[in-house]
Amino acid sequence: MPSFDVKGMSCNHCVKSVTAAVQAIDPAARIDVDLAQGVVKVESGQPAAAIAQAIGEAGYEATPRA
Ligand SMILES: [Cu+2]
Repeated sequence: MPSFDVKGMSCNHCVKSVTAAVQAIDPAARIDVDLAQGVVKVESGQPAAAIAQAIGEAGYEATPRA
């Protein structure tokens, strides 16, 4: 599933914020956050660019991983 490098996550609050941001554009999305690695995996019908933008709007810089 697509994954993103996400900068700025430091605690569980950040995990919840990122999760909520993705679920705001796709309530059915499955999200797995690796806080230590700064990697977020998202299983969603939404395109990666839309997911990265949603996370970005929540205040965390997200870059799709190749
Ligand atoms: Cu935090």
